[in-house]
Formats: sequence, structure tokens, C-alpha cells
Amino acid sequence: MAVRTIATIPFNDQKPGTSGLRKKVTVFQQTHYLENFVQSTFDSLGDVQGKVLVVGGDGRFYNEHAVQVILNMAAANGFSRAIVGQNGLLSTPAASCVIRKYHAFGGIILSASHNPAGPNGDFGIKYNISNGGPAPEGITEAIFANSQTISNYKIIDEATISLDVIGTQSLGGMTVDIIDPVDDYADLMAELFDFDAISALLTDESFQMRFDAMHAITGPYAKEILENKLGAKAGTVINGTPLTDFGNGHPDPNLTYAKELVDEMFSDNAPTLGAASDGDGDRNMILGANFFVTPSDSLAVMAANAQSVPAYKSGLTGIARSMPTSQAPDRVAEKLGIESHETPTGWKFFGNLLDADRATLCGEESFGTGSNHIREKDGLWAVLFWLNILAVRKQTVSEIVGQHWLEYGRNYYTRHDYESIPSDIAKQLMVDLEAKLPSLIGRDLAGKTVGYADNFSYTDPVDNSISSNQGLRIGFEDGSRIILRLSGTGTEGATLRVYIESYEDDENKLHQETQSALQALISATDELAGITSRTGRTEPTVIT
Ligand code: VG1
Ligand code: CO
Repeated sequence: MAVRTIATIPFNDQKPGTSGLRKKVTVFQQTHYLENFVQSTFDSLGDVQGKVLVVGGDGRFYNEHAVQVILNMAAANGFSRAIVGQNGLLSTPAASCVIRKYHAFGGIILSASHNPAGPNGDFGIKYNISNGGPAPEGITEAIFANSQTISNYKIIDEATISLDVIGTQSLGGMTVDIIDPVDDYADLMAELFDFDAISALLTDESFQMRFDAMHAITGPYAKEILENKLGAKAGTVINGTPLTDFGNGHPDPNLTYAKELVDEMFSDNAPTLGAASDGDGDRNMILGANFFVTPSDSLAVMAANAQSVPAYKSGLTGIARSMPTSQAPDRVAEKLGIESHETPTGWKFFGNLLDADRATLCGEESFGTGSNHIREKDGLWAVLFWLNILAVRKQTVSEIVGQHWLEYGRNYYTRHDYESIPSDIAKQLMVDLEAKLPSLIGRDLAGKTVGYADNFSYTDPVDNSISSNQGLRIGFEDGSRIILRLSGTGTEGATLRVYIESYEDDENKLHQETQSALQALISATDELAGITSRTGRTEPTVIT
């Protein structure tokens, strides 16, 4: 098949954000738009002749079309083999697993995670490197630079692969292997966890579990692993058939968007464990009966109980969390005498720490937890980790977290999101607040003394690369923090994220309602940054 070189001109908006390039489907549907980004990606990788590429996505609208285009371009650019999930599907963690297992050169993941899907929804694309993790900033910057000067791309004459047929096909000299999207991932999970113990728990009459796949990619993974392999009762997995528009939902596993699950978990007959995952399967929410585990606490509890899980029995080398994630995991690291790391938002910053074995568990407040088993956050892995802990400790979720607070104290934590505010207002708010920061140090705010106030900058301890402008933070002498940053994954206006944390170790104050416990800091933030006065919003769009 002939390789064609197609002339094109740059689009000025192809800068990858926190997790790849995310735009409206209609933006991706512009002539050459997808092709430009794919060629810019390939051109940032050096010689790809003879290399292996993994391709798959979360199954949203435009997924299959994009997979066909990418395969035709990969063949034209000289890749020798592509490994593709059946029907173009691979959850983000499964893609990471497959890249590592088959020693691929890298992978392209098609996902806009939890952002709504469908013809009027969002689409996304990102490149992962050979360790299975998101491309570091050096590569994403090179991709953007290439996209600004691109003048042509390479593609073979239109050819279509049968994505539904497992097995080997050939495309313009490139081998295409269509694999089962679940098998490799399910095998890895069986290696990490005590499946016998989890199975005994799930088949116990007194134990009830509900997993909400939110009409997105984790349905087939959860059904295979929880119901088929581990014997959970049929119906444990709800909304388990992936739909190209995610059933018009917003598959973000949090208290607002996972409403069906949350309603059941806060009802009189609540199951013992509730969990949900997001559009591409890398996020997780954990709930007990009438109890919500914050993602920050979840990471801390997992770290403190890691010895219950076969893969982590021999100990953790360190724990890494993103900067806005609460400091609860740091306390566990301190007690275990292991390193703790604070990185900018986005999983790409954990890659070096995991590769250098300086962190075993990682997490973000945005419902992301993971470990060195792959290089992405991993929703079902986190659920299996909790099941393994429950199977060993034989206590409820709320008992386990309650005991954790008694031992370590509690980091009250909330995130307030203000979505779709005009970009210029959001940017000005950040500029003005940053200008105020130096004058805040030493001052009293919400009855607490400010210890530091800055714009977070991170120096990677492994390769010494510096990532600056990663969020404004105001830290108090008692450990409380206020953090503000703008989202790097949205596709409409700007999303302002406000993260608030305080620490409590008085035994009698461990069970307050979160928003009331943090009220003084919440009000102080509004006053300081002028959120209501500038945006006209009197309350956040989403509170997690
Ligand atoms: C958000 C989260 C961040 C996460 C990223 C990708 O980024 O805050 O923690 O890594 O989404 O997650 P931002 O820039 O919008 O705050 V996923 O599940 O959307 O791939
Ligand atoms: Co996601």
C-alpha cells in the first residue's frame, strides 16, 4: 500500500494539558486535526522504524474512527507492529499494562476520561512512553512545538482493519494484533492480590458489593474480574455495558456524578462496599455503608494496610501524592519510615519516582490511586486493594477509616470546583491572588497563622527537571492549607479548583461534617480570592 504525504497547516491549539489533548469532538472532526496531532507525536519520538505501538481507548464516540486513522499513520511512519484492544477498546490502566507486558515502544490512548461523550461531547488523545506512563513534559512540549510547524503528515492509502476480530492482520507492512482488552489486565490483578481471600469475601452471604461502571470502559473489566473470576453475585456490577455516549452521563466517580451508587450506599439497606470508576477506568471512588472515603484518606489507608496485600507485603519504598492531595498519606510514610513525595497534579509526574523505585503507591485527590504495577492510576486495582484489606481485616469500611483517624489524626479535606467560568476572569483571579501571596506570610487568616504562600514549583528528584506554576498554595503553621489552581483538562472556559485542608487529632472532633469543619477556611478563601465577587458564583459547581 502506498504511503501518501499529505500537506497540512498547523492548528494553534494542540497543546497537551494535564492528561493529553482534550477538545470537543467537533474540534477533532476538523480536516487534518487528528492527523496533525498524531504526526506531531510520532515526530517527537525519534526513529519509530520497526517499533511496536499500542492503541486503544475508552470507547467513546469517534474512538473507532481515530483508531483506524492512527493505524494507517503508524504503518506509514514505519512502526512494525501495533497491538490494539478489540473494538479499539483499552482502559487507561489496561493500556499501560499492555505497553509494559509486550515491551512496546509506546502507546496512544484515546480518552477524555470522565468528560461527557457523544457527537457533542469531548474527545481526547495522549501518548504513553515505554514504561507505560504518560509522556513527561519534555515530550508533550515537543509534540506541541511540532504541531506549530507541521507541514505534512504520512498515511497509507485508506485501509480498514477489522477491529472486532481477535488475531493478526496486516496493514501496509505493519502487523496488527487485535487482543482481548481485559485478559492481560485481569492476569496482572490476579498476580497482585489474594484472589482466594477476596473470593471468599465476595461469596459470603453477609457481604454485598456494588460497582458502578457508569456506562463506561470498566464494565467488561469489572464483570470479568469481580463476577466471573471472583464469584461476586450477578448484578454486583451496574451500568456495565460501555456506551459511546456513556448513557449521556458524566462518568466521574464522585458524590455528585455517581448519584445512583451514592443513593444506594446512603440508604437503609446499603451494601458493605460501593465503588465506581470513570470513563477510562483510571479513577475510583470507595464507599462503605453510609460512609464516603476521601481519595486522600483512601491512599493513606491503603499505604497503612499494604502488608495485607501479597504484592506489597514486603513493604513500600515510598508514597507519592500530588500537591493538592491531603497530607494524610505523609503521616503514614513518616510512621513507616519511608520517603514521601509531593508532585504537581497529573500522573505523568509519578513516572520517574516509580521507575526509580522511590515510590510504591501514588495518589491524587481527584479519585486516582495506583502503584508500581503499571504507570497510570488504576480504578479497579484500587477497588481490589480495598477488597483485599476488607477480606483480611474483617471490619467495615467505616471502622477501618475510623481507626485510621484515631491512630494518625484526620485531615479534613474538600475540593470546590467552579466549572466553565470565563477564562479571562479565572486567569485574572489567579494573577491577582499570586500578587498578594508574599504579603500573607505571617498574617492571621481564619484564626490561623500563614506559614508560607507561593506558586508551587517542583524539581523532579530523579532527572532534576523543573515544573513551575503548578498551583497557588497558602500553608498555615498548624498544617492547614488552601490551594487554588486552574484545571488543565477542561474544554469549556476555565475550571477553578479550590482545595482546602485542615488537620485534627482531638479524638472528640474526628467525626464532624467536612464542610462545617472547614467553613472558616472556605470563607477566608472566598474573601481572599474574590471568587463570588469576580465570578458571580455563590456556590461551587461540584464539591468533592
Ligand atoms: C484532573 C485532576 C488530576 C488528574 C487529571 C487527569 O486534572 O485534577 O488530578 O490527574 O484530571 O485525570 P485537572 O488539570 O483538570 O485538575 V483523568 O481520570 O481525567 O485522566
Ligand atoms: Co480518567
